[in-house]
Amino acid sequence: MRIDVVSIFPSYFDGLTLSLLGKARSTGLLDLNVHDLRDWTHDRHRTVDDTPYGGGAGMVMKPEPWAAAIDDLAAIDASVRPTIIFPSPAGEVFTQASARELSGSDHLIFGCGRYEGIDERVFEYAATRGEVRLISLGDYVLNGGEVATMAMIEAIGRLIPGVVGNPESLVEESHEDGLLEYPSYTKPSLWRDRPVPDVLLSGNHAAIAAWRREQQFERTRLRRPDLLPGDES
Ligand code: 6GU
Repeated sequence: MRIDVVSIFPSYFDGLTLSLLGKARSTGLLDLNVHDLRDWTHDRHRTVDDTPYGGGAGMVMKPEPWAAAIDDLAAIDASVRPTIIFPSPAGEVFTQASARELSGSDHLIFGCGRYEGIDERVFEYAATRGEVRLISLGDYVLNGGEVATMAMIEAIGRLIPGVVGNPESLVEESHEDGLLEYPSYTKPSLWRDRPVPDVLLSGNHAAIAAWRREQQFERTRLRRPDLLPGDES
């Protein structure tokens, strides 16, 4: 998979050279390219923002550098129509299902907005170059799309076959089956007066599986009732 990220703070993404995603990049499973939006400006001050029409607080990102960036990045591989993601608190909410769907793409482009956002016409223009998605991490506000993009790249990247060494570790995680994951324990079996649940030491695999399933339902009911069928919230 090829991923291009456009940001005015490219160094945010230095962390993506670490750990599993860093390895995936060096082995070629993930071709991640981070770009500075200002490289698509032409004025001396490398201007990317301006005041909003209609008035209001803050600045809006100008359309021209974004259009030039999208044109160049979408043309890199003319054989695929890229998915162009703009992180936005006004977008659809990102879930494990979104991550799964996007992990099947050949080319993702992330456009990280800052300030009060990007000129609305950029989203329409981008739709002439790829499939546009506005995606939010959740119901809170970040200062820009960079942290959201990193979260999405990590969630998507680890689902690319071969990125996570043991594929079984992917199936038992929270959200893959619509439930929270069961609790985990390691040695010592008694630690600061706290024992590991007996069933996990029993060697009875059917009992262990049943207990873990029960724990999944119990935690989901307590912490995330909205995930269970019949919850209207
Ligand atoms: Cl994707 N962007 C910003 N700026 N804030 C957010 C968000 C995205 N998701 C949640 N809050």
